[in-house]
Amino acid sequence: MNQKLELFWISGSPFAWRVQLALAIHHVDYVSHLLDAAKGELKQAEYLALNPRGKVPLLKHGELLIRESVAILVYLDSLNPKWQIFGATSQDKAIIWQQICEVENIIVPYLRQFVRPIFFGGLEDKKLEVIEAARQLNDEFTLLNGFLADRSWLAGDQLSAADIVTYPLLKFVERAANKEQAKELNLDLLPFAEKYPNLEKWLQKIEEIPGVRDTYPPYWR
Ligand SMILES: N[C@@H](CCC(=O)N[C@@H](CS)C(=O)NCC(=O)O)C(=O)O
Repeated sequence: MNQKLELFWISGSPFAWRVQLALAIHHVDYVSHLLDAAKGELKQAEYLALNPRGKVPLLKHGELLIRESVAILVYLDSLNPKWQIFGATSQDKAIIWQQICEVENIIVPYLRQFVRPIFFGGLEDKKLEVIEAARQLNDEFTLLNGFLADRSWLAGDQLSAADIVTYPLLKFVERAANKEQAKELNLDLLPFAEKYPNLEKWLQKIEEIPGVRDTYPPYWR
């Protein structure tokens, strides 16, 4: 990696957090471009020239620009053959991608439905959708909790991209569920540690990896 990696991100993006986690876990330096969505920085011409979707994360490596957090992880993994976060064997690759696809196709849409009204307002009008999303997330987390009954990491015995992709989402849901306005809805998601004890242990295991805590969104600290 002769050229510096540059990461464009905003505080509080679980998708950008995935990339920061992978880089921190593997002690890779990068140039950090922290943008401010509230100031419209994602939609300014200068940034749109790099990412026409006006979203983060965006990785710049020399002339190469990559958006989509999972694509960025694939790129970083292939640059660093020692990582192998997408698995070494055919079986490992399949299980890791199975987990990632389920997270992207099932958990992410419910997460958006759940956290947006809690963090950005409009909860009063969206209570039913939020309650339904929480019910679906509870089913998903119960399933993940079950997977972790007989394996250390989500896709097997090694930490993989499946864990990196999933971790920030769980942290976001837990944080949103703990907000006062969410608690009033009596959602079936808390207390996290009691409802999903294996998931809680897994969260803690990730947090014990050196560097991980430094990746917490700045406004959480
Ligand atoms: N599927 C994308 C999702 C990226 C995404 O939704 N990013 C949000 C932040 S969490 C964003 O940039 N939103 C700004 C906007 O839509 O204006 C990925 O995995 O990178």
